[in-house]
Amino acid sequence: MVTMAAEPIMMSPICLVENQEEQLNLNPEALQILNKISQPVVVVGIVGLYRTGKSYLMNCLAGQNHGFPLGSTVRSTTKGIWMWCVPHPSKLNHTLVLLDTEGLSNLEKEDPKNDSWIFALTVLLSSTLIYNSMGTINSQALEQLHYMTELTQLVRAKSSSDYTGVEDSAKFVSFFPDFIWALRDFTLEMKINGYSVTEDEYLEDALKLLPGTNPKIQNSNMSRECIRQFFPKRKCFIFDRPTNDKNLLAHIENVPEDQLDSSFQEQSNKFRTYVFTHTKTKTLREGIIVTGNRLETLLKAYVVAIKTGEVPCLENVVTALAQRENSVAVQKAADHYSEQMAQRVSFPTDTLQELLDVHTDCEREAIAVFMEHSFKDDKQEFQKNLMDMIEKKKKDFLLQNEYTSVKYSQAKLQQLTEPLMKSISTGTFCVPGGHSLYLEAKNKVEWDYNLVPRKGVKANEVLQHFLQSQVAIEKSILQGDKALTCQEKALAAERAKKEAAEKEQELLTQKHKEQLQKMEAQERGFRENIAQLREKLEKERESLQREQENMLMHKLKVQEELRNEGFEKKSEKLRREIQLLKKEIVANKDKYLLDQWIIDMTDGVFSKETPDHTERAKKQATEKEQELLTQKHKEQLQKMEAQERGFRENIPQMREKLEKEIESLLREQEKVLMHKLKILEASGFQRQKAQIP
Ligand SMILES: Nc1nc2c(ncn2[C@@H]2O[C@H](COP(=O)(O)OP(=O)(O)OP(=O)(O)O)[C@@H](O)[C@H]2O)c(=O)[nH]1
Ligand SMILES: [Mg+2]
Repeated sequence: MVTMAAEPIMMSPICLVENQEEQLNLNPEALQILNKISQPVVVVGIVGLYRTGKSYLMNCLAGQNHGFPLGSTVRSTTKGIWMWCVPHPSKLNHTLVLLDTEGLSNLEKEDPKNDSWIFALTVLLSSTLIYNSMGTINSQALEQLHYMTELTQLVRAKSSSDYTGVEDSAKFVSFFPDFIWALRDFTLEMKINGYSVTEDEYLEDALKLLPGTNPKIQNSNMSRECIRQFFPKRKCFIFDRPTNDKNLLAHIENVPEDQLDSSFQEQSNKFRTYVFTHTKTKTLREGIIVTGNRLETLLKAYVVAIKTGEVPCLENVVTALAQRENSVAVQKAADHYSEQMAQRVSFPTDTLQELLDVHTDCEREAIAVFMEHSFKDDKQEFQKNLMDMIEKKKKDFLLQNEYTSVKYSQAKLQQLTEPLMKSISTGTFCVPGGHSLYLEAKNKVEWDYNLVPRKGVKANEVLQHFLQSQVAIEKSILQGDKALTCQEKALAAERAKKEAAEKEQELLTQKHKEQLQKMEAQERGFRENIAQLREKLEKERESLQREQENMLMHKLKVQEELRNEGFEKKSEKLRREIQLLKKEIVANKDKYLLDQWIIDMTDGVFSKETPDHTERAKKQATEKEQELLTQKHKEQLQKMEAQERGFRENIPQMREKLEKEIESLLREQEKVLMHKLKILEASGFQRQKAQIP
């Protein structure tokens, strides 16, 4: 389902995060714009030293000369974070969000803390982060990136309840952007030890750790390490000076592109093409796609945390986002159900089954709507809410169906019985042979009534009600009929009684059948829920597994590189992270199996219960003791309902218990593992140690 909501069009950028008087403030106007964007966003953010042509480069990406304001003096022009949302030039139905930031390390600034926050926010919001610097990659440019090393102190990946003291960079990576280093006014030849290299090879070479204990080297090494760990996907672009004419350079925003140096034109074209084709849609962990609207929520949550002096926690922000969106998803799905039911059903339906069939279709669609719009409903709380809401709505529709059926049937019956009633009140049947005249008239009413189409589920009940009201009348007509002998009267009375009992029975059978149909519909709904849940879980698991495996590969690669570069100790440190990750992969597999197992069990109970139940119910339906059956049936229904309730309530408890068990099992395994490692370490098997899974 593609909703083509009109996305807001921005003619020029707007300040998103204001950095004024040591305060970070969100611009409500900019938030409004984000709020209205329902398309997925591709976010490109730029950071770097002040006055290095960042805003100019961002304008290039927007395909415009004017946009983010440039400055020709040394004072920093861009304050805080500026935003420009434009239709993505190549990705259909995606919005490209450009984030321009004020230059880092502005000497005029007294509060460098905000620099770190601007940096951190840009990292968290972007799907590609451009780090912009002048000249070559030198130690100054690397030291400038100390903001990178502060990130892990500024934000936390896991919620404080699972915080173990060791923050695993893997947790951050799933929230972090791809990395591009843009080198401006690059004048050197691309050569290492006399060999020509590509820009990317140049970057990778510059990111190799340098030996030495000099604090300056140590500092730049820290930046190098952070970039390598946090940004598995890295790219480098070099740019010549756009023009050598100083006057033109000072007012470059007024220079048409074709008057710039041809090499700069070529380089910026290559850069633009790469950014547009390779920048991914912003996602959070497990492939949660970020829309403009979600980006607003995320940004607000981060800034609220920053302002209250808390450490923003990525996981909590996702949970808050899920909470908000899942309640919207429940409402959306429930609304879909109501709308579709009202649209597709014309009351009263001929049979109950007709209504239930439409219900089943609408319910299936509603669950799909919910699945599409919800995420991280780990304990299926929201899904359960939805089911309760649909159940309630269904009951209302059933009542409405009965009510319209009663009204319609009564109106029709009243029309048809009018002549009969008149004859009764004027004494037409108080003559010899009156009884058979009466029967004829009454049968005609019944006959004509049965011919009226689409009276609905209550047609029989209404008729039955009428027939019962006729019992006393018929009796008195029969008794007063002088044309009949006593014996004939007794026989007629007997027959009337029998007929009435048969009709009663028929009605009960119908009711019983309907009850069965209702139960079957409920079970269908339950199964539909399970089927769609299973599918969604499977998808979630796949994307989580893919993410974790990528992470593992990345870490193993970094570890290998560090070892090759001779940094054994650092490589060893990574080993613990790798082990944690491996354990997590196993735990996730277990959790998935547990989920599947719970689903299978719940499913199994129904599969086992139903055929048996139906069989028994059918057999009993043919028995004469209708009353007893109804009683039994009612009890069984109650039992099943209780069982289902119990199951639904049991799922979260069961999960909790099993999760605890798995946790302690893992702890146990970890202890054993640690112990083994110690033994190995003691015996000095360094190489083997690294291979223990
Ligand atoms: N040498 C050189 N100058 C440039 C380049 N791009 C832009 N400029 C000039 O540098 C000045 C600053 O450019 P901006 O794009 O405003 O730089 P900025 O990094 O956004 O600056 P702040 O927002 O203040 O941090 C402008 O006068 C530009 O004309 C470039 O690639 N090389
Ligand atoms: Mg700027």
